[in-house]
Amino acid sequence: MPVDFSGTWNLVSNDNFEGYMVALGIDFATRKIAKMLKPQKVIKQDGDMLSIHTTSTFRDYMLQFKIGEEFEEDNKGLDNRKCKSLVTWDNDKLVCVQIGEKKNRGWTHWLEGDDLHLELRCENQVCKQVFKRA
Ligand code: YOG
Repeated sequence: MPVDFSGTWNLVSNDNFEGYMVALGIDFATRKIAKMLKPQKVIKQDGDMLSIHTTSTFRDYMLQFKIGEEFEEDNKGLDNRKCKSLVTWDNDKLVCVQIGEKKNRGWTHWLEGDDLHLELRCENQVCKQVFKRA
């Protein structure tokens, strides 16, 4: 049985989000706002289908995909760069590779105890986020 990420999750820590945003080319004023946010994730996992809705008081981002199937991602409201994304399992971790203008872009989700972990990667920057169930 694969891991089930379904649930509502609140951000509790956010290491090097600044570095990740700089690597994505997010401007200073937007970074100032973004780093104050405490986003929530609502994840729905139904077999191979996943939706991850990241919400905040500033912007929302909705991602829906099938595991193992490449899709176009527009990153609207984030850096707005299009990429080709593919999410696959690596044991109990969900790994996304985002092919586009930015090298080494992607993310990994996993569960550790009752916590949801997320590593966000872009170029040489790694942001580490931890979420707890709402
Ligand atoms: O999640 O890719 O769960 O999509 C990363 C923000 C901040 C906007 C958020 C809004 C990157 C201004 C999505 C934050 C910085 C800064 C809440 C992370 C870009 C712009 C939406 C992500 C995956 C994995 C699913």
